[in-house]
Amino acid sequence: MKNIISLKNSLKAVLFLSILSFSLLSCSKKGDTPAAPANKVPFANAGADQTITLPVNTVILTGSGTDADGTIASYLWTYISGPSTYTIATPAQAQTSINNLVQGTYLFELRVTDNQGATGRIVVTITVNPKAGTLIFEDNFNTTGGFDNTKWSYCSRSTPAWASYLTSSSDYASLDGSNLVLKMDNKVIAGDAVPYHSGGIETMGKFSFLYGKVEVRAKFTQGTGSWPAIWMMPVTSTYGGWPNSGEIDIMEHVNNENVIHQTVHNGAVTNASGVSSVTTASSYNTSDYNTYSIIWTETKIEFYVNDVLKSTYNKPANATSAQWPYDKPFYLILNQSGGLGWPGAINNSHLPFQMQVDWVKISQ
Ligand SMILES: [Ca+2]
Ligand SMILES: [Ca+2]
Repeated sequence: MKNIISLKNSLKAVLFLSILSFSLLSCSKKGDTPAAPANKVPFANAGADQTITLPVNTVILTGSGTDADGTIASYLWTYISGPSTYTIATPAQAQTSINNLVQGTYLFELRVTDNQGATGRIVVTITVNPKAGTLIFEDNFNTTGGFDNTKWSYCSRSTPAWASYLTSSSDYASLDGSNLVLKMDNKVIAGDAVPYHSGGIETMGKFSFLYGKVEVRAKFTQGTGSWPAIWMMPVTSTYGGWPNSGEIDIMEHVNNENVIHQTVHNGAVTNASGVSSVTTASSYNTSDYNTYSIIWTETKIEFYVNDVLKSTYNKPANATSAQWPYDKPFYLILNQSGGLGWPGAINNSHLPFQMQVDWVKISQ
């Protein structure tokens, strides 16, 4: 709150009174009738700053005023700044409700006027937080053994680099009591002649969604050839084969980098080599868990690390599916991969690689 105006006014009043007293003394000597003392300005009080969370969209402002040498004749609440949507129910009363508030920060001013027309002002701040999302998917991975197969399936081994060593075994994807643990190593498995094995799970066929907030808390090891990822793919290839139907990479990490990458792929931004021009590298806490998230709406995808906005992909004006294939349901993938593609070859002395996922929350 700012009472600067009132303070300034009272300083002025003090100064004025001093000059007046001096003048009165001078006048007295001449035997004139003394003038009435100057009016003291009133003080306004608008109450404490307030914070609400939508869908609550109303606050009650209880104002008051004090006047040392008179009475408060009137009150007036006015809008100073903030979103343009609001209604001051009874602006001329000490107490008013403010209705129809929307997300943002508002300043409202209370002006009090005393019985001689002097005013005091004060500003109060009203913060309106966005509506808390409703959880539509959650897994805290707080049990031991296998993952919840009503929510997840193993990612199948296939030809893309990230999928080449996927292994549908609890040795590579299991729960340790508080995390999903996805591993990669070079153990020899009889009858499965690949040089590495790695773990990944996905919600394909069990959970998908269109628009919302995805948050994943995870930590992972670094190592030459390592490639852990938290990402999303479309359920159906409505707009054609990769990358035309889109991909949203919430977190990818390669090798021994001290940054993670957040990327969108689509037909317009991804080149023939599979490299996207819409990608951001951000530092992260390399020795601990971090929270990686996106907020996906009809018009943009925002990427966050530890709740700090790192980049935004906005739907361009007049976008076609080439720029914006993100209007169909997507599903979530968590995997520890490596050895091929982006990170390149593995240094076997750096194995095993591991990503631990503490929890996943998806809300709308
Ligand atoms: Ca007064
Ligand atoms: Ca957990």
